[in-house]
Amino acid sequence: MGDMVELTLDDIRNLSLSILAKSGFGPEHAAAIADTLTTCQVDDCQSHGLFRLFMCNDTMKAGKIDGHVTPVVAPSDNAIVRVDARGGMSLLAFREALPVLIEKTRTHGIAAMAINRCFHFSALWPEVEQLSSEGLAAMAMVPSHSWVAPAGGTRGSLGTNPLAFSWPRLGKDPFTFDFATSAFARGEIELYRRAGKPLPEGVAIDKYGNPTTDPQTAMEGAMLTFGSYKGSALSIMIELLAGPLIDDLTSLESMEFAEGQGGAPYHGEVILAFDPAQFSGGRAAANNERAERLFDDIVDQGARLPSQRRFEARARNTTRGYVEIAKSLRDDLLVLAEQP
Ligand code: NDP
Ligand code: PYC
Repeated sequence: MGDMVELTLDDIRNLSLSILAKSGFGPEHAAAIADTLTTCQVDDCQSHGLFRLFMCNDTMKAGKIDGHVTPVVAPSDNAIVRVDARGGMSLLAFREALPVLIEKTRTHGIAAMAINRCFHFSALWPEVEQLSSEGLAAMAMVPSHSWVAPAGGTRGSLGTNPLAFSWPRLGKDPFTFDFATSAFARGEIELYRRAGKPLPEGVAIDKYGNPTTDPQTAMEGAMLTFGSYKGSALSIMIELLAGPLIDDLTSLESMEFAEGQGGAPYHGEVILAFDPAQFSGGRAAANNERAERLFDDIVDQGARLPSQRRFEARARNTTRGYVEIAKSLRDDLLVLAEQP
């Protein structure tokens, strides 16, 4: 690992706010973005923490995003919360619609949020964990840009399409996973390129369809899904549920919309929430114990639950009051903060 520097939690938030303001985001969007970046960085989520300020800045420079727009939550009397981000970043739309999603989930037992017309750069676990902290189970998914070849294909059709899930656990960190359906997230490949490191085998192909471990060649060619045809099918499902189902763009269409300008993809997002109190037929406590028995059986044999590394980072960084990031990243962010 290269040289590391320490940043306090206030440093992370203030640096984010000042870069976002310089980039052209209004205070409400900047606050929603800075909160998510701080949450991610506290958990040592490097690919979608402070590093993503470059993507936010690039998105503004590409000229299509509105950094000041107010999202609109549509009134509804069913279990679907539709929120129109109106060409802004997704995070403020999610923040505005979250209380409605929670209320509808408690009313109907199951509810969904569909965010439309948003630019999207962020990790999904902070969103599903805001629902599990309310005692609800939740899933979230988004398309991105068509960088990823389907299994057996040779060119990008699918996005990196993350899928996140969180299950509430009484008095414990939730069971959460959140991963791209590509073998590597795009952000991870960018970090390998920055570090000058080769990728593992099986992550990408060049533009002629040959395997490559060079991050730049991979970014010019196509990324691969995880788990061959299984990851590929999951990725297609995400395209459908967070695209045509909710009247929004696929990753192919998002790529076309960008016209090669760079920045965050533009599309929709779906978040599903489930209330165990209603699904369990009055036996939520007993069923919770059965879930805990399953977790114990997994951990007892030496396997780890997803997100444990992140929760350990959170506990460590919160206790000591600072995080460590690469010095080269901090230096590049300070240059961004000084932009005219
Ligand atoms: P990773 O491969 O880094 O990790 C995925 C998950 O698997 C985490 O919950 C992780 O837990 C868990 N995990 C890792 N190793 C193990 C293990 N040995 N045993 C059990 N669990 C394990 O994720 P990705 O790089 O694919 O994605 C990173 C982030 O990028 C995600 O948050 C995702 O939302 C985001 N992303 C966003 C996109 C967008 O368009 N907005 C597109 C693609 C990705 P832990 O963290 O504890 O290691
Ligand atoms: O890491 O694949 C990724 C990604 C795409 C959009 C935001 N993050």
